[in-house]
Amino acid sequence: MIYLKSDQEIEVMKKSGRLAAELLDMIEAHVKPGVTTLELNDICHEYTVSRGAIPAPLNYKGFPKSICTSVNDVVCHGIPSSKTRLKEGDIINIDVTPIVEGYHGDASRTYLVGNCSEKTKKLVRVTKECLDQAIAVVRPGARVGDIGAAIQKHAHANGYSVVRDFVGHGIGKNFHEDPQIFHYGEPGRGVRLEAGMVFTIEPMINEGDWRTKVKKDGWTAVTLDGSLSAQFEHTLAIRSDGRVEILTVRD
Ligand code: EYF
Ligand code: CO
Repeated sequence: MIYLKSDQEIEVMKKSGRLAAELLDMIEAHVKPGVTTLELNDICHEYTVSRGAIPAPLNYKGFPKSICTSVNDVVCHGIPSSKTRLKEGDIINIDVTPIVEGYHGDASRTYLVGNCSEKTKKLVRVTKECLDQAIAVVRPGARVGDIGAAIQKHAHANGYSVVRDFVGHGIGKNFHEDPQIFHYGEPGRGVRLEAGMVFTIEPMINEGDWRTKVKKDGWTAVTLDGSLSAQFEHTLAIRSDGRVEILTVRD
């Protein structure tokens, strides 16, 4: 069931979205060779609670940390650890979801760690472009398939694959709601977008094969072939007047 949000609810969701964007801006200065992903988790956790917000991932379905940190071939849901130390040339996706006044804001970015190869930089740039091109097709009356098709077209044109095992999602009082937002698909197919919908788009793009597997820890999803994977995510709302708003930005 899709819970449509009023403009007043969307105004509240702008607060959690803004905090998510602040977190991702703030943590950028800490993403350097030598830092551990647990240190990044602890900095984000403190920042979130210091603003009176709750980090949604912590204990969500048993997840043990406050953010997800996904390094290199980790597609998503990487668990922050004192054993994972970033090194020059790595990439890391940091995924944050603060809860403010009962509403979730979900966003992620992939950061370059020090100097990265041109090949790595291209994957990260194209993944961000996939998200931007998907956002550009969102409007009342468009279909979920239009979003997926935009992502797939740009990824494939650049020789990359689109992860199919994880999707964007409706969001609000719950972390994950309907509809599912597939990052692949056909134009004109799937759920019709309408005013009041609030959802994430969060494409995961691989240098190699699209297939993934979950590690023995039960959480960490990695590429099956060990290739590099990047991801960007925003939370979007469609207002009652049909305007599309990206909630996970600063003013
Ligand atoms: C039981 C989790 C549950 N799930 C999704 C729980 O949408 C997300 N980010 O944009 C998102 C973030 C987290 C998340 C953080 C923890 N979980 C993870 C992996 C498997 C699973 O199955
Ligand atoms: Co999400």
